[in-house]
Amino acid sequence: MSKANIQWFPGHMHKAHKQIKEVLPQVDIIIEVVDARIPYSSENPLIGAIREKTPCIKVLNKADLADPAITEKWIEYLEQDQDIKAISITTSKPEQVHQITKLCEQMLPHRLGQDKQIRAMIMGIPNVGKSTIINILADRIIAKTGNEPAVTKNQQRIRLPSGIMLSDTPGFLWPKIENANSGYRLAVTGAIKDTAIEYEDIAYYAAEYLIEHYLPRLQQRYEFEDVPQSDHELMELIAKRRGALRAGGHFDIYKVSTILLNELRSGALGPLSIETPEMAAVEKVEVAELMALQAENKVEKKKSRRRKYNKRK
Ligand SMILES: Nc1nc2c(ncn2[C@@H]2O[C@H](COP(=O)(O)OP(=O)(O)O)[C@@H](O)[C@H]2O)c(=O)[nH]1
Ligand SMILES: [Mg+2]
Repeated sequence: MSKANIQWFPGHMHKAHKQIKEVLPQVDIIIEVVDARIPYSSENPLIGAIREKTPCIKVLNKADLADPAITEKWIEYLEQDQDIKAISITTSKPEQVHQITKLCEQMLPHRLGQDKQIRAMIMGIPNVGKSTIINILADRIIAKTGNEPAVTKNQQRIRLPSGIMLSDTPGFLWPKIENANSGYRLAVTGAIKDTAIEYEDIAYYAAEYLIEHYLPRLQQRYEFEDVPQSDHELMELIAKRRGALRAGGHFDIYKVSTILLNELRSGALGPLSIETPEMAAVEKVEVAELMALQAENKVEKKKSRRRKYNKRK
């Protein structure tokens, strides 16, 4: 999505758009926490178009679960934007988290010095690790981690030991993504739970991706002799290995889905990434086209309404 040609947002994006516009003048830098396994699908779909020159640090968190080689590619890709710095971290290594502070200072030298202050805003989808990061940066427990309700209204502002004023906006609306693939990938990582996508469909999406990108890992984990040719074959092979076969050659799809998704999410299949910069580049164009088409349809509808109205007069 190019920054210039976004003039139209689907209805559900309007409120989020307005909110972002409102808070932007109050911040010097955005710390956007994304999931290192899906940096595109877990990003805020509006912020890139709205932030203009506001610097942004993309924090690829949970890097311990992601494929290091792909994470490196992501960092390079994201940093093609002049105002973006990207780092991959895992919160189990606090020194990596503290790199965020260093980056803020490097990116905003004019905000350093007496009676000056860096105002940073942290944002990210639920469960991506914001609270864990805040607690490390603050050097004390201020934010609840783990299962917190998705919508808490009040904005928190914390003065970090480094002097940075960090605001956290838990009530920040996160616009829905227009990209179906992103929905699947968010579901695969467990980022969205109450999803419209069937559980088994999520597992099949994962199976297809793993066969294409991580076949040796699958082989190592499930020790099959025959290479699965399809997502369904993979599921069947896992069923065989894990005793989920039923009489008549059928298998318990729900059970196998649970096995595959749990093992993927827990890192049992090794660190892996579920999207690449190449995939994102293609999908961004598709999404932009889709949105342009929707915008056109909207204009058409308006015109036809006006025609009807004029006829009646
Ligand atoms: N594997 C892994 N898990 C993490 C990491 N950072 C946070 N988590 C876990 O992710 C979950 C959500 O973290 P939390 O900080 O509450 O996310 P928030 O909803 O964005 O505030 C918790 O169970 C954390 O322990 C990380 O770097 N790696
Ligand atoms: Mg939190």
